[in-house]
Amino acid sequence: MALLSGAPLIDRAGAVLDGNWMGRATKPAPNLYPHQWSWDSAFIAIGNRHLRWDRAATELTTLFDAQWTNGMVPHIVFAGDDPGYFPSGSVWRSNRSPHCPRGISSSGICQPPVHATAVLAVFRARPDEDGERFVRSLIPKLVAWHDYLHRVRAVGSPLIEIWHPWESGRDNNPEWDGPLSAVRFSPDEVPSYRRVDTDHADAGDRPSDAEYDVYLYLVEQLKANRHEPEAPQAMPFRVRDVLLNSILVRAEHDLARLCDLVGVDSAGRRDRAVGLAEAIHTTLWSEKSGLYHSQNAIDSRLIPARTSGAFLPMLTGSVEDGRLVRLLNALQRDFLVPVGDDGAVPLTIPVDEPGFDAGRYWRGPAWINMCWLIAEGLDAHGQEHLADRLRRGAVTLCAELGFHEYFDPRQRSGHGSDDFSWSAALTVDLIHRSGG
Ligand code: 2M8
Repeated sequence: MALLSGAPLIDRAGAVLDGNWMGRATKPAPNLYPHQWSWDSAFIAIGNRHLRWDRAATELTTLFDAQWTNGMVPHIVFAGDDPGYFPSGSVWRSNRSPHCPRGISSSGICQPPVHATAVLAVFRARPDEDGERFVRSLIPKLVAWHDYLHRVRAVGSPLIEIWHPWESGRDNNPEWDGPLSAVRFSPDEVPSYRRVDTDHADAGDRPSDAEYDVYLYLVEQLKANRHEPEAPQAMPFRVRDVLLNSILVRAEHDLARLCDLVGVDSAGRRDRAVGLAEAIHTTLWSEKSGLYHSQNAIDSRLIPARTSGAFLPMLTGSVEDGRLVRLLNALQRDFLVPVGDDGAVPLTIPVDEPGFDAGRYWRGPAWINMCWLIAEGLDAHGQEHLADRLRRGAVTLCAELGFHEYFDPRQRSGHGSDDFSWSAALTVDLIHRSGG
């Protein structure tokens, strides 16, 4: 499948990645996100491996240089105390944790673990001595990262918990509305602050002030617990995120592949992946909706919102046939918007889902990383034709509108930041892999 005539688009994408390069890592966007973000770096490396292999490897190495001693990979590694982003490193005070490496300024939470998948992709672009050296240097860190998630974040279930919506990567997704509405606090429990994101992006594209208040309250709770609560059951927001858990299954398999490639013992990793996949299939499937959902760990209920996260369990490669049929029907009927000739992209939530907002981030628009991830899951179930439709849709949107952070595919408009790194990087990857 040649996606489009790739060369000029790849050049434009390369220029975005070069422009956002900070010397040892790539910022997600020129002004809105002036630091290094964890899962962004994984997606960026997946694309940059085709253009600047050394930078792709350095990107991931830099991220893991900031890994905490308990194994956690922080969701932001701050490049100085830039007043252009809030909350900055001085708000997070991650040095309150004994685990944060000295001399590193980072947040105290994490993001979905796409990293082993990215390391494997980077290796495959250069399967020589350089590639092997890179893989060998990161395997122990990936092991520590996955172990952290199982050891600290699996509380009373094999499924991993998030303690802040930012950890999902889908910050103000309607899935979190219910659990967040149960978080009670008084205004004086949130230190006064000024948002700066709306200086760089349209306020209508960003979360509301009320959402920011609760985000900041949760940061204060984590700080009070020195970022690793002794009693996680007492955390006010605890969700077993369907996307994060599904990505971890794929990442465990990819880590086992990496170990095998360089002759390191991978004992137990595949069993862990299979066990986690089993927990996803047993716990997060709703027979009623015919979709997978995240689970509120506080009351053990599935969160009813229908979101594009529902399709991520396909990354396990083990969705049973009857469920797969229902997922594919829902994807095509409720989520996909046609784009160009035989392309389509998934909305974050269906248009008729409560809370749908066509231009507000994670509450409706289409995202290039979600197209990429869902297409991977479709491939894993032999649905290459539909996977190619999503890939074609993603590339077409970027070719027509530019490398926006997210898109309203029905109005054909770009939203959030311009020159967004993962949109550029994943476009490069999609074109390269299609032979375009
Ligand atoms: C968005 O999240 C950050 C907080 O982490 C923000 O809005 O300030 C999300 O889209 C997240 O998934 C992404 O990693 C980050 C940087 O692109 O921006």
